[in-house]
Amino acid sequence: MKRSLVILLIVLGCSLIGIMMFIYRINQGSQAKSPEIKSEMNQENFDTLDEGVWSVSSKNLGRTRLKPENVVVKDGFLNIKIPANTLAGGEIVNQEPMTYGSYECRMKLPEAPSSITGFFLYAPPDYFYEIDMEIHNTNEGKLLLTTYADGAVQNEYVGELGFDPTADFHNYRFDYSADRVAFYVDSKSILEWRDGFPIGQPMQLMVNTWYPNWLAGTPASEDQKLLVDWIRY
Ligand SMILES: [Ca+2]
Repeated sequence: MKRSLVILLIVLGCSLIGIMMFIYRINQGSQAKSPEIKSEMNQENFDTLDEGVWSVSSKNLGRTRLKPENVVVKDGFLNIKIPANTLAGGEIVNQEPMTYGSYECRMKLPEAPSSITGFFLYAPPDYFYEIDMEIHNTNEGKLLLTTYADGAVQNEYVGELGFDPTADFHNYRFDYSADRVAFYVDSKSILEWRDGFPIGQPMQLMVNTWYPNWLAGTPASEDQKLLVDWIRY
């Protein structure tokens, strides 16, 4: 009788330990799934174009053929060229999927009216996962901010930078968390949105310069280039 009681206690004890380990594992798994803002920032200075980090796009976008030959790194700057009398452009895509964090890009825009430069997070399909800063490639300083989720534009802002983005370098930044998306130019707050953006969806950080269908599609008569000094993410 005593012996069977001891065996029963051992079996019960082992079962209890097993259940506790199972609960612990489930708990660890759910913690790993919830994205958090990264505490460490990366900075890409474009001393080289590290193709383990950035891929160069070769595809059509709007009126543009994005061509790898238009994307080079030179003297510490990423150059994305818009060749004269063409509607060609270029794009780089960070290969690591990202969620919440702060994203900033120091750049000087090409002067090619009816083209734009984008600095954004994106995941397919279109209109589901995107947080977007776009600037017209003109001296007017037109800024477009957009977020997409659930298959549609959720937030949209059209505003003025108050300077000529083709004349000099400026810093373009957005901060993204589960609670808000906030946009900054040269550390000055532009606006923030509290909803209407992707939640917890890994996206890819991209920079491009291109001719969208919603502008006239008039090519520049001289070679133009987007210069990116650095990207922090
Ligand atoms: Ca640089």
